[in-house]
Amino acid sequence: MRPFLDHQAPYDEARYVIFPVPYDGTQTFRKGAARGPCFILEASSGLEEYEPETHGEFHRLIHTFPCVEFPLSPEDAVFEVEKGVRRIVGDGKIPVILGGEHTITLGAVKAFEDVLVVSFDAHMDMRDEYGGLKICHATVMRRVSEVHPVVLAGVRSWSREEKEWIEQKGIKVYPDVERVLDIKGKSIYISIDLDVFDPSLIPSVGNPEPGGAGWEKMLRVLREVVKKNKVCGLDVVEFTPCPGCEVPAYVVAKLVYKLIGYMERR
Ligand SMILES: [Mn+2]
Repeated sequence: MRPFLDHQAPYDEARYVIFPVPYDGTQTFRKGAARGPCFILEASSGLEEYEPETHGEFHRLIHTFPCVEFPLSPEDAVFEVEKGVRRIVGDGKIPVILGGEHTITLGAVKAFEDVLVVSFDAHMDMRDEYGGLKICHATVMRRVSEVHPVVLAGVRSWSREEKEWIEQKGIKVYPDVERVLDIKGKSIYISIDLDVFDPSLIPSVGNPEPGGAGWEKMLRVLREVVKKNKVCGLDVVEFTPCPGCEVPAYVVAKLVYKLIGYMERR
């Protein structure tokens, strides 16, 4: 039972492509997101192939790219992600990106023409610059918002600069993840920074922030959002394994498998 690894479909037959991006070149607080994708893939060995909620065995629809190293510079890493996602989308498949730090979302969304980016994140990531970098985990949604419209949900930590900027630009930022249930009939790209969850469920993130959503609530929101919109691609980022703490990787693997089930059942 290793739904993302052993039973994967050949690339030509797959509908979903798991694209591991082990990149953490700009992370500042808890480094280690580069090890995230491999831990999630390994933890998927604990999943049942049959997904009871959506009544399906989706492993036959999944192809997983190998976990290769990415360039250290954020510009280069973002470019590599864009290239990979363009290939997947060009072949008519849905990319499911496993991070790696949030910065990689910029590369993924650049591969799409016309999408609304729905980002679940405890942080705004809307700084114009951070530590001298224009492209990094703390500025990523600002850069994304220069390419596509964005909605942020689950946000509970921000700087004064970010707050003023989103108000000036009229960007929708919701502390409660349920507010995205109003979005209907759109082509969307979903980005899930795992720190949107309460850290009691997933402590293994780059910048943990207490007070987030629990498992049932997030699933309810994601199920509805996927049902009401057309998901063109998604990422699950910022998974930063903690030593001796193995449950969160399984939680994330299960989240990814459920999301594929929701997309398939739409
Ligand atoms: Mn975050």
